[in-house]
Amino acid sequence: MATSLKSLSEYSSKNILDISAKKFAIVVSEWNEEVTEALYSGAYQTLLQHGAKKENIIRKNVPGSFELSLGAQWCAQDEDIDAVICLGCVIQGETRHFDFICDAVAHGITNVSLKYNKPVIFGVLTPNTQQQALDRAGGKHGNKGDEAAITAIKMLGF
Ligand code: DLZ
Repeated sequence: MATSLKSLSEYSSKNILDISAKKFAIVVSEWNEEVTEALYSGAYQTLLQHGAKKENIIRKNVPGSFELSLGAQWCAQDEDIDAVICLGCVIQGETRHFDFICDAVAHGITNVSLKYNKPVIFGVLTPNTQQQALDRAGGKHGNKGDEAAITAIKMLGF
């Protein structure tokens, strides 16, 4: 049976990639800050729990999710960075920009990942409401920041 991303923390230690020397950048959108701070907390703690060193995790803020792609590019072009995790939240009910921002950031992050040949993870929530966002940022549906970090680790072990 396929292992879900959420269950990586249940892997025995022999199956977990040693990430103690891996360097991560986490790019965080300041828009919908309550949500993105919770996503950041989840991603950061998950990296630490899986063996990353605090000094190997850098954080960069950008104003909104639209800016995540450029923030990711600035991080990815640093040869020392092994993986970039992008965290944002675009709430559909609150913005007519929704489709533009979501399309732009999805394409932008993909392009950065392919250009720099390293994992650049799409940790952007696109819910209909603030409550749905909170449910996925440490609430009843878990924390997508955790899953973004786990995705980065799994891609490093590809
Ligand atoms: C402008 C805007 C709006 C209306 N809504 C959101 C949002 O829900 N989530 C988000 O991350 N950013 C939003 N932004 C800001 C844009 O991402 C971007 O920062 C601005 O358009 C400036 O380029």
